[in-house]
Amino acid sequence: MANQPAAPTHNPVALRGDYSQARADYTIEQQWDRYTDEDHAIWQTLYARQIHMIERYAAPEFVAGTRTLNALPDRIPRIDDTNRILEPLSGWKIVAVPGLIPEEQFFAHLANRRFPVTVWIRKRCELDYLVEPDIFHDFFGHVPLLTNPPFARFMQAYGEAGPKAIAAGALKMLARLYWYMVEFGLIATPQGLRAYGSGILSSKGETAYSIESPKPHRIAFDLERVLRTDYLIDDYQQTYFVIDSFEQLFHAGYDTDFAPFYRQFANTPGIAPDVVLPTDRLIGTGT
Ligand code: HBI
Ligand code: FE
Repeated sequence: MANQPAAPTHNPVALRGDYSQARADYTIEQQWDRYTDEDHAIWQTLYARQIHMIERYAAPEFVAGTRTLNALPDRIPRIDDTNRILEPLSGWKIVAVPGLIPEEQFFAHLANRRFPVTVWIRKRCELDYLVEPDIFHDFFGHVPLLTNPPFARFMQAYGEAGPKAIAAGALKMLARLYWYMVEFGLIATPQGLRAYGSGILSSKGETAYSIESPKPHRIAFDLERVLRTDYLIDDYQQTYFVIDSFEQLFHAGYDTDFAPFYRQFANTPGIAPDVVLPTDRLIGTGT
């Protein structure tokens, strides 16, 4: 920004992995004017194909949140514009970050109702797959449900749980809750199974797969089971956990003391991602 030498205008800020301008809390300026036409065109492609998928496959609360945010189909959203909608609604805001940030700062943002959104956008050759979050994943996938009070309260509780998990040597267990319930969660609705996880709903292929494929296991949500289950980061999930309602998730995250789970399981091997236990309640696709 002001203390930075002027950059050529064709040079996107959104340099992947540029943490040099980050503040102590890892936030940066979005510098929206520096997105290129190609960046906006990639947003438009991703948005166009995914908006149809969510109408069919996403939880109604997610679809409603997407409408509320009012993102433009053909332009990368401006973080400040979104906050004018989001903050009065739920007390949450989004803040710009250069990419993945250390756990401590990530938890602190969530505990204070700030969701970190990565500013850069993927390249056209990466439309279908990216290991790290970009603005399409973070914005399209995560921000809609921050308009939903029980889900937003769960996210805050997750942030508050972070320092305790670190102190208990159980970060891995807490991260599984985020993975399975925030990134890859499914929800049972009267209309059938729907997706709400951001990793699912920002991926065209996994959206239909998570709901319709006979391959993955779909297991009714159980907090202990999720905290104990390992996950895959580089393929479609072999197991999804299914909540009945966002209130159920909120109560699991907010009313439950995780300490006994940490004491019992922090030093035991995880349950493999493809395993079904006799105690699991399996959910059919129901479509
Ligand atoms: N940083 N920007 C960003 N986004 C994440 O989802 C994220 C992160 N840092 C840490 C992290 N996630 C996880 O390791 C925690 O949920 C445990
Ligand atoms: Fe994510």
